[in-house]
Amino acid sequence: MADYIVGDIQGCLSGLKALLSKVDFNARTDTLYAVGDLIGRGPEALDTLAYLYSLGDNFKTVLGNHDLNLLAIRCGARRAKKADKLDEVIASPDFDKYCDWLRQKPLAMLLKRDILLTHAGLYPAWSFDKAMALSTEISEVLQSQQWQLMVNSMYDDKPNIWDDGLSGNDRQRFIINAFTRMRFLEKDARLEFNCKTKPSDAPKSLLPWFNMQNPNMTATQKVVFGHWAALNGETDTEQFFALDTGFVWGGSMTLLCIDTMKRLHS
Ligand SMILES: [Mn+2]
Repeated sequence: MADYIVGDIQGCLSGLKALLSKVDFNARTDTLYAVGDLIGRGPEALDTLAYLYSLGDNFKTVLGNHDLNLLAIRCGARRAKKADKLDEVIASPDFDKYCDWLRQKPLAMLLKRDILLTHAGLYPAWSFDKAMALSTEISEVLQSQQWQLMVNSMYDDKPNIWDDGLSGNDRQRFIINAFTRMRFLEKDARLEFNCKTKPSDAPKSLLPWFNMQNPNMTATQKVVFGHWAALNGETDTEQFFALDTGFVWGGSMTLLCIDTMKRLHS
């Protein structure tokens, strides 16, 4: 009965299986959580989805930008790119089944009351409660008949700063971008989408989101996220756990044991 969180899998089922065998993962009694980007760029997208789907309630995930990309392809908002390696999924008779399954997944999840799980992180103006409420807002649309309308309008970089008064597609787009694409912020908390380096290589005007003071977070709260392979697991703080260690780019895959908050690498 152990709980684990795995970093970005990105269609690398063999890497995931090797990591799970190291902890003798029991698919009936243990639970696997994921930070999203289950597929995208890696060689075994269809097998990865089939395996994770087969785990039933013993697998839980938040959505990443690559998972949303699959939904965008499904509703014609985006064309599949060769580099995403999703052709096999798109041609599969189970394409709709996996899209419907992904649509049930949230953008944020709260574990053990003080661990927030999201793909890219927590926007510094948001408390855990606010993040969960905003995630629910998006899930309600994603699970409704209106989901294709939202996905069709989600690809843009604006608005890039949060305002409680945002509404409609602008509001949805900001929430989705913050939860799935965020890395750096300008000093005034504007999202900056172009820089993907490690923090030490970034322009001085940019701050990693986790280095911007969040007045709503308490000392015991922790955020677990993926998405940013260039961090290579390092945030230099015990409150923010970066789990994307770039397996799909030749790095390792990281598994975090929730009971001990200790990491294991493939
Ligand atoms: Mn990502």
